[in-house]
Amino acid sequence: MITVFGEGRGFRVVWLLEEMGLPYRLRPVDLLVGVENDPVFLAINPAGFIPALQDGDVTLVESIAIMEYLMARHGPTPLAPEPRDPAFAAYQQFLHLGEAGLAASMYFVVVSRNLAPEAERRNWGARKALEVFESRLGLVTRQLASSPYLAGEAFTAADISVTYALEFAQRAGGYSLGGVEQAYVARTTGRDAYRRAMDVCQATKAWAEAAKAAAR
Ligand SMILES: N[C@@H](CCC(=O)N[C@@H](CS)C(=O)NCC(=O)O)C(=O)O
Repeated sequence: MITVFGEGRGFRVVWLLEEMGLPYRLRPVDLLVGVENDPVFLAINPAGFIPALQDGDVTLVESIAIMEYLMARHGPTPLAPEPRDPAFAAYQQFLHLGEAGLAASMYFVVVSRNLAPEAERRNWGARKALEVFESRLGLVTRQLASSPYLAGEAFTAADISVTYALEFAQRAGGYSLGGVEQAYVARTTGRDAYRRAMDVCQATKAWAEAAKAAAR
């Protein structure tokens, strides 16, 4: 049985599993309560961050690596174009840009604003992280000018990666997306598998609803 530990970026993994129709269970991890109180999870990921995956005797972390693992081990799936497919290069680029360029940058903007001591909130690192987020977002916008999805005409795991990052920026960072990105997010989140993932990820669902209410 596949077990996903933790929501947060674990939402990407749950969404992918729903798209692939694979059986799994979600094991919640509450970072706010503190992972030091969760020895079972710490045995899975001693570094204490989420998500982590357990699949039989395989354990791994990093949401994009987990997605690549699942598609390779339990595929093939059209969510991962083959290397000889013309869509492959764009797929690879945006699959990784969704985390390395977008979500990771926005994460440091969000934690600086919300968790840093008052005097350290407006720091150079957080401003630089926002600049990095915006420059990478520019590549997403350019790509969406010529195709409905990031790898071309078909939805792929790159769209799961980037959609998560864009929703994170909106919900946690209060970031206003442009019209092109908003239409894109409406397209990707309109999928049945996204809705099913939301129903499984109750903490994400509550967070999304709270962010929507706060934005009104
Ligand atoms: N690059 C990692 C980022 C993981 C990450 O930063 N997760 C956050 C929550 S979504 C977390 O656990 N933060 C607490 C920490 O890093 O100690 C991934 O994509 O899985």
